Amino acid sequence: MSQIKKVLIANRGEIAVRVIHSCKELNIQTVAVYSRPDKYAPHVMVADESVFVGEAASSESYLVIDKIIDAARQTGADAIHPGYGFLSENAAFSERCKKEGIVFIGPESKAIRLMGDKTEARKLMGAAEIPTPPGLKSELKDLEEAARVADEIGYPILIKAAAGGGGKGMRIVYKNEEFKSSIKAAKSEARNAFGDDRVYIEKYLEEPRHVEFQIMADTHGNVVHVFDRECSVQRRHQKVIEEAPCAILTPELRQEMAECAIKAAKACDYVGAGTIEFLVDKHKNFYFLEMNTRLQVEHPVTEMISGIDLVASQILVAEGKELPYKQEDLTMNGHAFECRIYAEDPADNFLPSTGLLEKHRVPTGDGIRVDAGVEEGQKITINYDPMISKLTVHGPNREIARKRMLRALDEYEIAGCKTTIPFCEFTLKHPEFIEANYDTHFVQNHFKPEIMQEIQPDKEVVLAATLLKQAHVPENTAAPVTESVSGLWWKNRK
Ligand code: MV4
Repeated sequence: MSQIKKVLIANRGEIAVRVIHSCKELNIQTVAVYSRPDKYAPHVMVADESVFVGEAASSESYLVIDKIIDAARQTGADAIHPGYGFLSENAAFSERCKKEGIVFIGPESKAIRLMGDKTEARKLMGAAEIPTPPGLKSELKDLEEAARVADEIGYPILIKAAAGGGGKGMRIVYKNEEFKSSIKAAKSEARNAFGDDRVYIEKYLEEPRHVEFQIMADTHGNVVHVFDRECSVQRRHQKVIEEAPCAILTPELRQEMAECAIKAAKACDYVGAGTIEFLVDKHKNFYFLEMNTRLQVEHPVTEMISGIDLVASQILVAEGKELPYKQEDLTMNGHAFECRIYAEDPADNFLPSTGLLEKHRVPTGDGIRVDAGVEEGQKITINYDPMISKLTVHGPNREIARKRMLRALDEYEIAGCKTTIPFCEFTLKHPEFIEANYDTHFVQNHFKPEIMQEIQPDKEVVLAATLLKQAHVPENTAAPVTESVSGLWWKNRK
């Protein structure tokens, strides 16, 4: 395969900007696509060229395969990076790119389709001897089968959509009498969300932690893992804080899970960047949950602990080159956290908080990364995901990274809409989170909206405070530093 010269990014926001950054560093030309309200969005500003693809609704712009392909032809792009969301896990889109002679920077349609069907994925992983939650590996046929399986593996049982993922079409069942109505509800939700009402059942694991492994695979049969992330802090199946590495994995458990992740990738002839999701129970048993066949939102924490540019790696692999690193070249360095800063009101059930971004001043300093796809003066609308930015920090260990994140969150100034910053502060200061003693029910178990009323300032207060700070510049009275500071300064500090 030949060198990629021009990449069209079939996405918007921070991920489009992120992909463009790596393209530029690889001397690859970039093409942005944009909807009407995104005409002056950051991803358009940083790209070499841009093409208008339609109206605000994604279904009329970013999701229209014909328009994206046309934009690539018009500009002579020889590859398309789908980012995440939108067309990134659309097997038909991957296939169409191939047919048009455009490189899809992602896996083959076969792997996307296979992993998109959760029963097929379970079957494959079972055959590869990767642990999966007990239950059915094909579609649930009828109530009798449900009762029989439940007798075998015990309650509670989770009904899941075969075409699912992300929590849609799920129902927990505690006793046999609930099956009938729960199956009906799950099927109806799955039909609406995916146009596919097939469901299957699994043992419902209580209080699990969500731990995932980043893998990278090339077309020469090389598969490596780039360590793990924990993503248990989520609400309504939306992650809010992620960290790498997972704080509770022993080296032995990490090794065992990583081997399973690599086996999973090999089992579907995977090529590119992928993520193997596991649930880990309180006895540290782990179970394969699903495989995501895309670059993930939370990839920056992995980049920060590994030093690997995952987007550049995706591009090299798409060009048919060998991965430029082997497993033994990869090491974990320190600890990273990511906070997703959403325009949402944590005091009001995380309701999207749209409006004009009047102020956006980001934290700075060593070990701090901000992936933002919006800038000051821009409107946050309900057309797209209400994520303002991702704040990722790195430190030599978990505790220093945690403190650095709190400092960065404190420094972050946003006015014009409510944000998840106070929620992130609450979580990072929580004793159980500090001890890494948390699971996927953390928000449900520890968070009450009332806590936010005390913390969240009004936007007028934020603006006033900013103006005051700008007016009052204190004199520098600090004594000059004379002693050299040890690189291990944190050792004597709690
Ligand atoms: C589960 C589970 C417990 N037991 N499966 C949620 C989204 C979808 N990807 C699968 N999910 C779950 N599957 C069994 N057998 C609990 C969840 C789950 C969850 C998983 C990861 C992160 C957050 C979650 C929140 C609620 C439920």
